[in-house]
Amino acid sequence: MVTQHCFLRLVAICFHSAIILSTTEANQCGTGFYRVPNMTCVDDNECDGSQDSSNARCGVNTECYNTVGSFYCTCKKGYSNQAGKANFTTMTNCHELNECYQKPPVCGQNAHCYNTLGSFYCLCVKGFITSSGITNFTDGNAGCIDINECETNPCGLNAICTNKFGSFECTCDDGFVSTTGEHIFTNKTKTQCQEINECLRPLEACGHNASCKNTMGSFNCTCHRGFVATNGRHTFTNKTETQCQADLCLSRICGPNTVCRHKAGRFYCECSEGFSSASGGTRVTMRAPCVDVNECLDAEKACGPHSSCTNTEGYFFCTCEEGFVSTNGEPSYIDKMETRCQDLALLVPSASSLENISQFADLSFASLSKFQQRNSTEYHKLISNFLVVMEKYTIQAARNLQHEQRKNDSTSNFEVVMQAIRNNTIPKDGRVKLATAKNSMVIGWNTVAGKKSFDVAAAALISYKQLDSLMATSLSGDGSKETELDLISEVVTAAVTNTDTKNLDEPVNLTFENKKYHNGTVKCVSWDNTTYTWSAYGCKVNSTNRTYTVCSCTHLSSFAVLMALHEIKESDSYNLHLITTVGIILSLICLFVSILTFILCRSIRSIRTTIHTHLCVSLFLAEFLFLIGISWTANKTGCALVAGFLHYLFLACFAWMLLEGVQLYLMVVKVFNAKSLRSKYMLLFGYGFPLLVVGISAVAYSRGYGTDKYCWLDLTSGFVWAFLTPVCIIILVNAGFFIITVWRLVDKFASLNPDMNELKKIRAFTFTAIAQLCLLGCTWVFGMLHFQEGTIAMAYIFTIVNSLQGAFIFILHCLFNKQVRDEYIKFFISVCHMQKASKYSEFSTSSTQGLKSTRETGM
Ligand SMILES: *[C@@H]1O[C@H](CO)[C@@H](O)[C@H](O)[C@H]1NC(C)=O
Ligand SMILES: *[C@@H]1O[C@H](CO)[C@@H](O)[C@H](O)[C@H]1NC(C)=O
Ligand SMILES: *[C@@H]1O[C@H](CO)[C@@H](O)[C@H](O)[C@H]1NC(C)=O
Ligand SMILES: *[C@@H]1O[C@H](CO)[C@@H](O)[C@H](O)[C@H]1NC(C)=O
Ligand SMILES: *[C@@H]1O[C@H](CO)[C@@H](O)[C@H](O)[C@H]1NC(C)=O
Ligand SMILES: *[C@@H]1O[C@H](CO)[C@@H](O)[C@H](O)[C@H]1NC(C)=O
Ligand SMILES: *[C@@H]1O[C@H](CO)[C@@H](O)[C@H](O)[C@H]1NC(C)=O
Ligand SMILES: *[C@@H]1O[C@H](CO)[C@@H](O)[C@H](O)[C@H]1NC(C)=O
Ligand SMILES: *[C@@H]1O[C@H](CO)[C@@H](O)[C@H](O)[C@H]1NC(C)=O
Ligand SMILES: CC(=O)N[C@H]1CO[C@H](CO)[C@@H](O)[C@@H]1O
Repeated sequence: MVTQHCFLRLVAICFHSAIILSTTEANQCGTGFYRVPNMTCVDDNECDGSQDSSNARCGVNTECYNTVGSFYCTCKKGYSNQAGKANFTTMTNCHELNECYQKPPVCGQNAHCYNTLGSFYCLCVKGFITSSGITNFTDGNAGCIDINECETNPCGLNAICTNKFGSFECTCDDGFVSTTGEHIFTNKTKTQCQEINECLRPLEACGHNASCKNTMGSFNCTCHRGFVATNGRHTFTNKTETQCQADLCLSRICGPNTVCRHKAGRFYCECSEGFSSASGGTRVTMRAPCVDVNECLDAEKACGPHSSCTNTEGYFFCTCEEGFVSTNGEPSYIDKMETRCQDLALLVPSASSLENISQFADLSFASLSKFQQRNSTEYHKLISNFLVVMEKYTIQAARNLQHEQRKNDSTSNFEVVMQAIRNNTIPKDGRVKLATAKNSMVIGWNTVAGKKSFDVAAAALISYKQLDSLMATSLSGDGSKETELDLISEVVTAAVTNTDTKNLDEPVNLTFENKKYHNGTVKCVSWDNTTYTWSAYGCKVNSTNRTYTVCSCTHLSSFAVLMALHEIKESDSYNLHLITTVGIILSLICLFVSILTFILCRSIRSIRTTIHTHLCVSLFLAEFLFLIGISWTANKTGCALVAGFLHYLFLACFAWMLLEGVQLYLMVVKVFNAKSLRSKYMLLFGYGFPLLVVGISAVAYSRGYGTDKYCWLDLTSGFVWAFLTPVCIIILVNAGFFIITVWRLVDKFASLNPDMNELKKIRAFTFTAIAQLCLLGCTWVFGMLHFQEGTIAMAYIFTIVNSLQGAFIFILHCLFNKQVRDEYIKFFISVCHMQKASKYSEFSTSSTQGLKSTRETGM
C-alpha cells in the first residue's frame, strides 16, 4: 500500500516535473497560475468547487477553499480531524465530533445530552425543568431546576406533601392512615388517606360514663349527664388523665345561699355573692347555710360619702343624700368605684359643648324632680344654681360660633338656640330673633354685645320643657294669699355675652306660647336668684291672648308667664248669678210696690214723693233692663243699645238723687218760704242731664258701649268713667247739701220756736235721703273696687248691694215711713173687709194725675 502510494507520488512528481520542464520555456507564471493562449497568467482553481475534487484534494468530510495562487481545507461543520487543525492543505480525513463527551458537559447539571449527526440537544432529567420553560435546548447555561410538585396538590385530601430534590413525598395527616398501609406514597390515585375513627370503641377511647365524639382527625370525650370531668372542663381526650365522676352538686350537698363548685375532682360549697359563712369566710361545709352580709354596717365604705346605704338579702344599694346627685344619673347605684354622690349645687357640665350641657341638664332634672318635695328654699336654690350654670355654659358654647352662625339643639328636657357675631360687626338689621318650638325672643345686638367693642358677642335662648312643673309659683312681693298663681308657659332663659344686663336701654321682647289658659290676670315674671321666687319687677305684658303672651323686659334672666287666678271661679260665678237674679227680682217687686204706693197714696203726696217716684221708675227700668239685657252679647248693636240705656237709666237715678238733695236744701234753708223746685225744671234735669251725658259719650266713643262679656260700659278702656264721673260729682254735691242741711236742722231744733212736727218730717226726709245716697253711692264704690281689684269678696258685696237697691229703697221710703205704714195697714184691712172698700175710695180711685199733682209742696 505504502509502496503503491510512493509509486503514485513518484509518478505524479515525475509527471509534474515533465510538465514543468516542458512548459518552462513557454510558462513562466509560477505555482498556482497557468498561462492562457494570449500569454496572461491566470489563477488555477485547485478546489474546482465540487465535493469530489475537494475530497480528492483535502480528504473525506472536508471543504476546499480556493485562494489566489493557492487553496486551503477545513473540516465540515460538526467534524474534526485528529490533528485538531482548522486550516490545512494536506490530505487529512475529517471525522464526526460527539459534543456530549465534552468536558465540562455542554448541557449543564440535571440534564441529559443527546448527540446528533453534526450536532446535539439537551433535555432536563425527570423532576426538573428549565427556568425559561423550554424542554429542548442546546445552551448549557439554560439550567435545569427542581419542580415543586407540591404546588399542584399531588397527594389528595388529608395528606401532607413534601417536596424533595427532583421528586416529592406524600404522608397522611395526624389521625389519618393510608389505604395501602404505606407511610409514604406519591400516587394519589393508588393511595388515599382515610380517617381513624377512635370512637369505634368508646370505652377504650374515653373511659366510663363518657360519650365519645369522633371529629375530623381526632375525638372528643364528654361526660354523661350527671357526671363531670375531673379536669373541670367540658371535654377531654386523654382518659388516663381525666375521668367522669358523678356530679355531687346535683344532689344538693350545699346549704342555702351557697354555690356548689368542683375543681380537680373535688366538690366544695361557696357562699353566694353578698353572703358569708358564720365565721365570715366564703367557704362553708356541706349543707351549712351562708348568712347575709350587712354591707351597710360601714356605709361610707360601701357607698362613698354623702350617700345612704340600704342592705337587702344578699344585696345592697346606695342612694344619695338630699342635695346630692349620683354621677350615673340613676336614683341608686351599687358600685362606689364607678359612681359617686356629687353635690347638686356644684354640678357643672364637664365642658361647654352642647352634648355635655345636655348631659348635665338630664342629670340635674333627674335629681331635681327627686327633691321637689323637700325643703323649698334649698330646692329653689338648686334650681337657681341650675339655671345659672346652664346660662353660663350655653353662652360659652355660643362663643365658639362663627359670625352670624346659628345653632340649635333639642333634648327631652330643653331646647336651645344660639347665634353669635364676631369682630365687632353688628348685622344691619340690628336685632336677632331666636325661636324655639314654643317661645321666641327678639333682642337688639347692642344689648347682646354691650357698650364695649367685641371679638365675639353671642345670644342664646333656652326653653325648658318641663321645668315649669318643677318650679314654685310664689311671687315675691305678692302678699295676697287668696290669689292662686299658676305658671302657664315654659321657663326660658335669655343669655347674652354682655354682663351688664340689669337695666337694658331697649327692652327685650319674649313671646311665650301659653301651655294653658284660665280666666285670670297674666303676669310676665323673671326668676329672682336672690330670693328664689318669681318677680314681676322689670317685666310687663305687651299683649296676651289665649295662645300667646308677649312680654317686654328691661333686664335679662330666666322668664316665664304667670297667671293670677283671682277671677271668679265657676261655683262663685253661679252663686253670683243666682244672687243677682233673685236680688233683682226682689228689687223689682219692691220698686213696683213703692211706685204704686207713691202714686196711689194721696196722703203722702208731695214733691218729695214725686222725686222718689221718678227715682224708683228709673231704677225699676234700669234693673229690669239689667236683668234681661246685661248678657245679651250675641247682638253687638243690641248690646250697645242695652249698655246705652243702662247708662242712661242709672244716671237718671243719680240725677233724681241730686234733685232730692237740692230739694232738701231748699226745704231746710228756706223752710218757711216754702219754696220748692218747679216740676218741669226737675223733669228737664232728671231726664235731660243723663241724656246729655250719654249723648256726648256715645258721640265721643261709641265703641265703649257693650263688650264681649257683658252689655255695659267697657271697663278696660276706662270708658266706665263716663258713668262714674257724673256719679262721683253727684255724690260729692249731695254730700255737701246734706252737711249743710243737717247743720241747719240742728240749728233749727235749737231755736226758740220750732215747728216740731215740720222739723221732724224734714229730719226723717234728710236721713232717708242720706241713707239712700249712701246705698246707691256705695254700691258703685264697691263696683269700682270690684273692677279694680277683682277679688271674690268684692264681687259678692257688689252683687248683693247692687241687686238689692230696689229693696233698700222700698224699706227706706215705704216701710220706715209712718204715713205709708198706716196706709198699708188700712189697705190690708180693706182687703180683709172688702165690703168696706168704698170707705177708702181715695185709695181705690187710681189716678194717673198723681204725677202731675206734685205741684203742691204738700209738707
Ligand atoms: C487573453 O485571453 C483571456 C481569456 O482568454 C482574456 O481574458 C484576456 O483579456 C486576454 N489578454 C489579452 C492581452 O488579450
Ligand atoms: C484558514 O485560512 C483562511 C483563509 O486564509 C483564514 O481566513 C482563516 O483564518 C484560517 N484559519 C485558521 C484557524 O488559521
Ligand atoms: C372538642 O369539642 C370542643 C367543643 O365542642 C371543641 O372546642 C374542641 O375543639 C373539640 N376538640 C377536638 C380535639 O376536636
Ligand atoms: C395521657 O396522659 C398520661 C399521663 O399524663 C400520659 O402518660 C400519656 O402519654 C397521655 N396520653 C396521650 C395520648 O397524650
Ligand atoms: C330650709 O333650709 C333653709 C336653709 O338650710 C333653712 O333656713 C329653712 O329653715 C329650711 N326650711 C324648712 C321648712 O325646713
Ligand atoms: C375685622 O374687621 C376689620 C374691619 O372691619 C377687617 O379689617 C379685619 O380683617 C376683620 N378681621 C377678621 C378676622 O375678620
Ligand atoms: C320690644 O317691644 C317694644 C314695644 O313693643 C319696643 O319698643 C322694643 O323696641 C322692642 N324691643 C326689641 C328688641 O325689638
Ligand atoms: C272663662 O270665661 C269665659 C266667659 O267669661 C267662660 O266661657 C269660660 O268657660 C271661662 N273659662 C274658664 C276656664 O273658667
Ligand atoms: C295671639 O297673639 C299672637 C302674638 O301677638 C298672634 O300672633 C296671634 O295671632 C294671636 N292669636 C289670636 C287668636 O288672636
Ligand atoms: C350512669 C352510668 O353509666 N354509670 C356507670 C358509671 O361507670 C361505672 C363504672 O366505673 C358503672 O358502674 C356505672 O353504672
